[in-house]
Amino acid sequence: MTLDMRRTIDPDTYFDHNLPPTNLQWAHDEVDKFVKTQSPDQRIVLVTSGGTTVPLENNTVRFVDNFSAGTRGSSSAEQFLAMGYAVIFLYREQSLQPFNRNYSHNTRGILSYLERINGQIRVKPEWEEKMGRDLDSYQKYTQEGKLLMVNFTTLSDYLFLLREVSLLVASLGPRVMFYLAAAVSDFFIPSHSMSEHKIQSASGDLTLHMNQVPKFLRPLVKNWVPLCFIVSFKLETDPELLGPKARHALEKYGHQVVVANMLNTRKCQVWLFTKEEAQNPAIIQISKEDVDAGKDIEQDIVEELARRHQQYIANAQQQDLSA
Ligand code: 9Z3
Repeated sequence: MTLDMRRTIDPDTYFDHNLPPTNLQWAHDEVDKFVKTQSPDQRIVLVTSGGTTVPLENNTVRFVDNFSAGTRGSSSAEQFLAMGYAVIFLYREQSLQPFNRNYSHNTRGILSYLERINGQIRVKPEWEEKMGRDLDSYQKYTQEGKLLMVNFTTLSDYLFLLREVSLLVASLGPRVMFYLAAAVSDFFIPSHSMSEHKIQSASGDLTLHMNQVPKFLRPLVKNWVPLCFIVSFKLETDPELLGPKARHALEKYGHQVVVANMLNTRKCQVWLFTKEEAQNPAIIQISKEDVDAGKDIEQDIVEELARRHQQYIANAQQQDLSA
C-alpha cells in the first residue's frame, strides 16, 4: 500500500467529488426538528462514535476500517444524558449504541439473556434489573426528544453528516459541545480513482495508492461552528508521539480540548490537553480493578468536560454582557 502524503485535497473540493450518504436529507430533517424542540438554554452535545470505513471499490466488496468498538462514544452519550444534555449520536452502523451496548456485542449473544417459562419468553431474572434500567432510560430519553441517533458507515458518509449537523447547530453557539470520539481515517481513495468493480486477483499482488484526507477540524473550528465548545480525540500507539501530537492539534486548530489516549490503556487513562495546560495536561484515570468491576472512565471524562463546558458558556455570556 502506498500512502500519498503530498497531495492534500481541501475540504470543499472533497465534498464536490464524493457522493453524499443516502440518509443525509433524513438526518438534516431529524436534526433540525431535534434542535428546534430543545429549550433555549438546553446544552446539546454531538457525540461521534465508531470507526469510518474507506472503500477500495465503488461497488464495494473490500474496505479499510478504523479501529473503534464505539465504547467511548456510547458510554459517554449515556453519561451526557444523565447530566442533562440533549445528545445527537453520530455512530458507525453496528458499533455500540447507548443503553444497548451491554447486550448487542456480547459474545454470548442476545438469546443468552432470555428464557422460556410456561411458554412465555422473558428476560432471565439475573438480567432483569439491569436490562429494565437500560430499557427505561432508552425509552425515556428518546420519548423526551433528548437522544437522536444518526448512523454512518464510510468516511465520506461521516464527513457529509458531520458538516450537515454542524451547520444546523452552529447558531446555538457556546451551549453546543462537539465530542469527536469517532476514529476517522487519515487516508482514502477518491471516488474517481477507485476501481468501479471488485478488484480482481488475477493480476497478482495488490498495490493501493491512498490520498491524505483533508483536515476537517480546521473548517469545523474556523468556519462551521466557531462558537461551539469542541473536544477532539487523539489516538496513538507510540507513547512518545501522544503528547506532541495532541499539542500540535491544539495549536493547529485552536479548539478547546484534545483528549489524548493510548490504544492499550484507553479504558483506564486519558489526558486532557488545553491551551493553558498544554505542557501539563490533566490526567483522568481509573484502576484496572475498577474497569473489571464495570466502572466506565467515561463517567469521569464527561463530568470533567461538562464542568469545563459550563465554564465556557459562562465566559461567553460574560463577554456578551460586557460587549
Ligand atoms: C479515540 O481516540 C477514541 O477514544 C477511541 C475509542 C477510538 C480510542 P472505543 O470506541 O475506542 O472505545 O473502542 N478516538 C479518536 C481517534 C481519531 O481518529 N482521532 C484522530 C487522530 O488521532 C483525530 S480526529 O488523528
